[in-house]
Amino acid sequence: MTALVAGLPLAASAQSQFNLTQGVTDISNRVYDLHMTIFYICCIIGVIVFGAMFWSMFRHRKSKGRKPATFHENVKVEIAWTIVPFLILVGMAIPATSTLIAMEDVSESDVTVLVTGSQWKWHYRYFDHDVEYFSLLATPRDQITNRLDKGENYLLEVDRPLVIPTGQKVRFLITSDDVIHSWWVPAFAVKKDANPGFINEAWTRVDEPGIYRGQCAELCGKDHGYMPVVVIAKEPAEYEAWITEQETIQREAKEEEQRLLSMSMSMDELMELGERVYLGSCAACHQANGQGIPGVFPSLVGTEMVKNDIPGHIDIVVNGKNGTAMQAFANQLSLREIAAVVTYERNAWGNDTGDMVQAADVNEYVNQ
Ligand SMILES: [Cu+2]
Repeated sequence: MTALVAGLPLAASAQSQFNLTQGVTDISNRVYDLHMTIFYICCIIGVIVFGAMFWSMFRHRKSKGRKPATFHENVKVEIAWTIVPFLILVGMAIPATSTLIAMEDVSESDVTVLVTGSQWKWHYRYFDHDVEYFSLLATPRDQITNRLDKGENYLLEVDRPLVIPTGQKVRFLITSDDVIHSWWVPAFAVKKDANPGFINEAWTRVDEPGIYRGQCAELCGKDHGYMPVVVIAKEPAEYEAWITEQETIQREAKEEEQRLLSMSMSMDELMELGERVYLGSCAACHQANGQGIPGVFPSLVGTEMVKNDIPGHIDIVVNGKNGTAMQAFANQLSLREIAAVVTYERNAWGNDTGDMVQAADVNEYVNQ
């Protein structure tokens, strides 16, 4: 008996792990309540239907000498089993529809963020501010390849999370640059497909400051599991300070970029920065050793382009290649980063061309 009582809280907490989470927004709570209401209705129907079935099978079993009745078609029963399910369905549709309508109502939002998925990262752009950035997986490669122990937020951590204010209605415009992705934050009950060529809308209002994590929820290719979503909800004053700071940082970075155009980096600087950029942006496809994956992602070791074609090399990194998985990196990397990564690819893994590419060289290929 004692063991049974002691086991009860355990059972209760274990059960909650299997249930939908309640989330942190009004909508997510409504979704949860709806889920529970309909779950209970299903349970009651299950008990009544299976109860009646098993009870009559047992009660009218052959061994007791029961004879089957011979009547068929009973108007009253037929009407009852049409009307009762109809009423149950209407009863379920009313709260479900009102919740769905509330989820779709993106009017009167305070903040708008354009969310763009691409293989395999998210990009955020704030509509009312000059702030935009990519959000990339931050879990170290060594954890993925089991060379390091996995961290607490394994595959659910990014370098630059989305930041939103608490207590304000945030509208998300969701789209994609390549294949279909899906932007999903369970705690907000927001899950919307990111389709290329379309813009889907969703919204949330978070009351509690905190860090909320989600994932891409539409199988989008090889690294689908490596494009998590992290959202930080901050108090409005903190959010305002953050966004102003970001605006300044991004404006200064652009000015700095122009200033640096006239400056050359040394081979060591190019190679060091280039390796970092390569591992962050290129290695997912072309692999850390530059060999690519035969038949899927081309090798960068000893190829004609890498050995002899500097313009072609810069161009493909800056502008991508239509119809392939090779993205245009002009908006994702700075001129210096592109110069460094091209230099790195031309000199790593035994390519050893000795070529150095500078930011000014790359600038000619941007905005062509
Ligand atoms: Cu995806």
